[in-house]
Amino acid sequence: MTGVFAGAAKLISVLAGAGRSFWLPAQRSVHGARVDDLFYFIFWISVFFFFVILAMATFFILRYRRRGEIAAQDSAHHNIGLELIWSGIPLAIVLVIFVMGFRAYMDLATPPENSYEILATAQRWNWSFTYPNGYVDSELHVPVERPVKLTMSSQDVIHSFFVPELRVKQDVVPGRYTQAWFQVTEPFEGTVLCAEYCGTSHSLMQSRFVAHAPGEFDAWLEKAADFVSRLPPAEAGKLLYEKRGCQQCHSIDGKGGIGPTFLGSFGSRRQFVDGSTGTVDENYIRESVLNPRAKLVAGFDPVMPTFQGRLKDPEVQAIIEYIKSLGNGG
Ligand code: HEC
Ligand SMILES: [Cu+2]
Repeated sequence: MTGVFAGAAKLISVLAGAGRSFWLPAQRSVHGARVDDLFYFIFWISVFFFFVILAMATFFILRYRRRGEIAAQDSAHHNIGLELIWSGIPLAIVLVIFVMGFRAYMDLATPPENSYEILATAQRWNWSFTYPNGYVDSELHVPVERPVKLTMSSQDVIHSFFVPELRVKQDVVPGRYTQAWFQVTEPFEGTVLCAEYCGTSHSLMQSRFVAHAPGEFDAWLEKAADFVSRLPPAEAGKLLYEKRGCQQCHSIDGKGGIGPTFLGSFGSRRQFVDGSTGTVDENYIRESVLNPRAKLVAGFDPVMPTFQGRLKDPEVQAIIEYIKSLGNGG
């Protein structure tokens, strides 16, 4: 029974041009077809009943419009046959929708055993993805034709991971892990979006999504992961500044932010909340990154997360060189 309906939905969705269509973006994952079939099933049923109801309303308006004085007439109290039909048909339709939806949901909710695992962290207002070798990037790169499982958490508020082409949308919640999985069918570049539209800048949380051709993903990961040893320190530091979330709070153009600007900060004097003062030098930057609470700059809130264990020594070194390259305020 549901097979027939799914088949009909499939036929309709093909006619409507599933994959990329007027309604939906291109389909690039193995469960895309299931999600789209359900969408088109509900969509075409709605279109069908829209016209049925419109036609019947028009018919009744014309047929039973008031024409002169008519005496009130007896009308039927009820009609068992009719009542069974108008209860039975909707019941059958919603049961089909339930079965299709439940099967698609179970599929989306159970990542295969052999999935490639990536950790995703959302925070206001960016994404970061941690790959199995420890490399962290703000872009999501995945291999094609292999199930990928995301284990996601949030540093602050509720976010929602969404890649339209994958037909995957999953809330990312503070204080707990949520999962999403997908298997990309062909290489493409898309965008990771945050579909949580209840704060000021969720809609700006966009990251590049890249699905690599077979064999190319491992090469990409290896190359991306050792940029610190490949690039001059100041350039590597700039990448770390962008990829590791520093840019959310620290500007490089002198503008104020949640934290002090890095422009011309090296060598300048600092007043700390405990009344002491100090100079921004290598040791101070290192301490600020690994133990931000040690010296709190006056006028700022103690909101900087520690990068202890999250940034390796050469990476901290690269950041120091980058901050130095932004001018000396001393
Ligand atoms: C959530 C916002 C936030 C993020 C993300 C953040 N910081 Fe900070 N940072 C602050 C704040 C606020 C201060 C000032 C208060 C303090 O001293 O902790 C600060 C202070 C600093 C200082 C001392 C600056 C000075 O001029 O005195 C350095 C250096 C620094 N951060 C480096 C970094 C680096 C490197 C990163 C990324 C790896 C980073 N921060 C990420 C908020 C942040
Ligand atoms: Cu968000």
